[in-house]
Amino acid sequence: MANISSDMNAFRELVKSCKNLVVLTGAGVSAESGVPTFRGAGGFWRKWNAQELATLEAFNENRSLVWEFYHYRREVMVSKAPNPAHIAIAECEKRFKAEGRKLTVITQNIDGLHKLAGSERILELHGNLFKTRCLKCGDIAVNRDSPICEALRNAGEPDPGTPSAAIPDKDLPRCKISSCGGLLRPHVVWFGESLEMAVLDAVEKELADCDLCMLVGTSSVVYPAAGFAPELARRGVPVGEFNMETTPATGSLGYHFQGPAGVNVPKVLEP
Ligand code: BJW
Ligand code: ZN
Repeated sequence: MANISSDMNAFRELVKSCKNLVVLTGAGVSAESGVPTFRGAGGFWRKWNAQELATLEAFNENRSLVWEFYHYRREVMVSKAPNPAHIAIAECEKRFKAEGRKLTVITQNIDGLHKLAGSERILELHGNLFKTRCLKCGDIAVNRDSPICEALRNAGEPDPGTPSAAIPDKDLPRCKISSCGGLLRPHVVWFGESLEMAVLDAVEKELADCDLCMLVGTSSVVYPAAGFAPELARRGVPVGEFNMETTPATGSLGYHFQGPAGVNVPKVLEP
């Protein structure tokens, strides 16, 4: 840890001179918008750790329960807005574009807040809360219906004592292609599932181009995303980590800025 710098002015200078900035984000970038992070105290829904429900096994075992969980998270987002970290990243992308430079967001988040803040170059590694995928015909669709289906209207209550709504498959979200009508699932990447090849290819290109990286609000425990910043650092690309705490990645990175992303990210990105 001895060589880790917290010199914000030095990092600001790197931002001023870089050509291709990659901002890798995780749940912590949305924490100040009031979106619960995955791990830690806020990561529980009813009695389950969010990780226990974000699997295909959980979905196959209890589709109604997993849909309740994702319905709840979709509804939570209705009242959430981008915070100063999302906004500083989006504004920096616009400035860079005007100067012939590039800022790309690679996010593990499914909440859509980077787009809402105005970012355009976004690669979503783990899918999107507002997209569905049909298990019968494979159709991927944007879906912002609230509620996503009638049967979920009053479901999804996070209190630990809430009984499962036990909604039969026929009343869960169904494919809108009328000749299909298959069961839908959230278009997100669960544990043990492969990330989309097209997204991984695009990520690889951005990482190859990248000459400066910011790693914001991720615990750096979930792969393949957890490997991206350490790999850049190994290649000699300066990486700054913005987090409330240290992570397994910290020791391999050049800079660590401890504190809320909503404070420190604007500080290094402001013109
Ligand atoms: C703040 C803050 C503030 C708070 N300001 N900071 C190699 C080694 C070991 C295992 C594997 C491996 N390769 C693959 C695996 C298996 C697995 C994995 O990584 N397991 C590990 C946990 C051990 N990976 C996979 O299965 C991936 N698939 C894959 O690789 O396929 C091929 C394959 C399969 C099987 C074996 C081998 C290869 C898929 C991973 C999909 C992850 N999906 C989820 C759910 C998405 C949908 C949903 O949201 O419901 O993605 S899990 C969850 O974790 C979610 C998140 O995107 C992801 C990362 O979490 P994140 O963003 O880091 O959040 P937190 O909560 O963990 O951390 C928040 C951080 O913010 C903390 O550090 C706070 O301090 C900080 N913070 N407030 C700044 N204000
Ligand atoms: Zn379908």
